[in-house]
Order: sequence, then structure tokens, then C-alpha cells
Amino acid sequence: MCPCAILGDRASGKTTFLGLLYAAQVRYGTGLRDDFRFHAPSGSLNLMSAVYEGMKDARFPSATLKEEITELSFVFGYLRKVVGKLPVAIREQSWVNPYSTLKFSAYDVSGEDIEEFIETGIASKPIIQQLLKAVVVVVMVDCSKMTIDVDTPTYKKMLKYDSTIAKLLVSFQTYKKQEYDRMVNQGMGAEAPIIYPAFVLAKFDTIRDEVLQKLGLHRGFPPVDEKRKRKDYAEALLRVFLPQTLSQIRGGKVAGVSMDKSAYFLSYVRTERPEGMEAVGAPKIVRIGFRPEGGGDPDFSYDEYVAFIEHFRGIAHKIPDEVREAEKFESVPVT
Ligand SMILES: Nc1nc2c(ncn2[C@@H]2O[C@H](COP(=O)(O)OP(=O)(O)OP(=O)(O)O)[C@@H](O)[C@H]2O)c(=O)[nH]1
Ligand SMILES: [Mg+2]
Repeated sequence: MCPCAILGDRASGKTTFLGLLYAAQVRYGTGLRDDFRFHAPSGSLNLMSAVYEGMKDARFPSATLKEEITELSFVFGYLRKVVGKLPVAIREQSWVNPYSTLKFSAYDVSGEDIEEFIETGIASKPIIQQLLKAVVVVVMVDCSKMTIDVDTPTYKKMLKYDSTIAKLLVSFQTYKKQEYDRMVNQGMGAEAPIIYPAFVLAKFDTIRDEVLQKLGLHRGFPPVDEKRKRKDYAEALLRVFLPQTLSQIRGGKVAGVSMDKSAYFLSYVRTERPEGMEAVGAPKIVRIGFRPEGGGDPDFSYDEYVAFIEHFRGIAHKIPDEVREAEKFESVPVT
């Protein structure tokens, strides 16, 4: 299973994202298709589905406790093309591994473990060692924190987040390089490592008009099939709010480890905004097909979630077996 990381700041929308991903996956993965599978340990699965159930009642999740987040993970599995062509009887034999899998774990980068790592550079905690193995890196960007008032604490927080993410990206590259050298020295064949970055523009519904105006952007983010335009749009935002991160992902190779082309996705849930009033308390979620007896589904960016799922299909198949082998290898105690 290839390790992947979802990185987000405190209150950046991580849990909401996971709840919506759960719902999107249920909607998308059901029916006749067997080319996509979703698995999660029961703790994560219960949390993700409970978050979505809450959203059907118009509620956002409550803040996540430290212990909860370190355990949040799920797996995407994509049917290998070759296997899809085999007769079912053979496909179901235990020696066939029909799915290429990616294992995602969520991390709060403002938590003390990552802060300590950023300050000291020492990866002593198991959670940091797990994080550094990530080959796919998903960065959550909180659009509600995008402001043109550069003197505000909100803006400073955004810059601090940027610097943390940029440092983490360098750490990922350095770690990959060391692993690669180790495998080569041990005479194992290894392909030059690649890191696959993706960004989720979270709470996109909250992006301020003045921010868009200043950057010459309009509200409509290009649709999922217009990758080039999506990149231009998203990078216009990153250039201002995550400049160091943007130069990391564009910087090409660090220590011989390259960055793949980055992909961008939106996440939003529509909320009710009382006219002319500052919202008091948590916002209320807008639901589609709401009925008092049965609730309704939150109005969210479903197509973007499907695009997110499909984006990783090619990557899951492409990641060399060496990475998976390296994982196995890691778990063998050194004698
Ligand atoms: N308008 C809007 N608000 C959102 C959206 N997603 C999250 N929020 C708001 O942001 C708050 C935090 O979202 P969470 O998903 O709990 O964020 P988190 O990163 O899990 O937060 P912690 O786990 O507490 O660090 C929510 O309570 C909502 O008020 C969104 O798509 N749209
Ligand atoms: Mg949370």
C-alpha cells in the first residue's frame, strides 16, 4: 500500500473534507462498478460516516481531538487493467492482487508533533516517520483565510502554514533520496523517486470577492476537464497565499527527487448566510431535497470529489512496485 498524506492546518476543513469524501465515495463507488474500492479501519469509517450524518442535519463536525486525527486513514483501491480482463474465478484467487492501493492518512500540521519536527528537524516520533514515507501529498488550503489585509493575524497564519508545508515538502524529498540511495547500495533496483502533489481548495464558498477581484479571477473555478485552466486559477491563489509551497512544487528536482505535475480540487459545502447580519455561531448547511422526516444531502462539490478519486487512479498504477516493496522491507526488523 502506497503511503499518502493529507496535510491541513488547524480548522482548515480536514474533517469536513473526509466526511464529504466518504459520501462521494459511497455515491460513486456503488452500483455495478468494481474498478474502485474504498476501505477504512472501523474507527475512521465510523467517524467519516458520522460526520456526513451530522451534515445531513445541517451541522459541521466538531473540532477534532489530537488522538482522533493521528488515527484517521482510508484506502483507495483501483482495479488493475490486466486483472479486469481475467475471468472472475481467477481474479478472485487469493494470489492475485487485483487492486493498486493508496493509503491516505490525515495530519494536522499545526499539531505539536509536526511543529517540533519543523523546529528541530529530528524525526523521532513514529508519526513523523510515517508521514515522511508519503509519496502522494495532498495539501488543504483554507480559502476562508485568504485575505488581502496583509497586516492581519489571519494572513500571518497563512504565511506560517506556507512555510511549514514548504519545509515538509523538502523533508519528503530528502527522505526519498535517502531511501533511494539505501536501496541502490543494497543492490536493489529502484526507480528515481517522484512525489505526487495535489491541493484541495477547502471552503471555496467562503472566498472573498475582494481577493478574487485583486487577482483578476472570477468566482467560477474551471470544470474538471479543463486541467490547464484549473491550474492557472489555483496557482494565481497560491502565488499570493502559499508562495514558498508553490515554488517548491515548481522547483523541479531537489536531491534528485522530482515533483509530479500538481492537481487542484475544490471542496465546498453551501451554507445559509443571513442577509445583512454577521453569522453567529456555526454556519448552517444548505441541503438538497430536504424533507423534515428524512433530512437531505448537503449541497457540496460532488464532481470535484469524483475528480479527486479519479486523479489518483493513474498514480496508483504508476507508482513503482519498489515503493511497495520498500514498505514491506521497512517492517522487517534490522538484525
Ligand atoms: N462555509 C464553509 N465552511 C466550512 C467548510 N468546511 C468547513 N467549514 C467550517 O470550518 C470549520 C472547521 O472545519 P473542520 O472540517 O472541522 O476542520 P478541521 O481541519 O477538521 O478542524 P480541526 O480538526 O478542529 O483542526 C467548520 O466547523 C465549518 O464552520 C465549507 O466547505 N464551507
Ligand atoms: Mg477535524
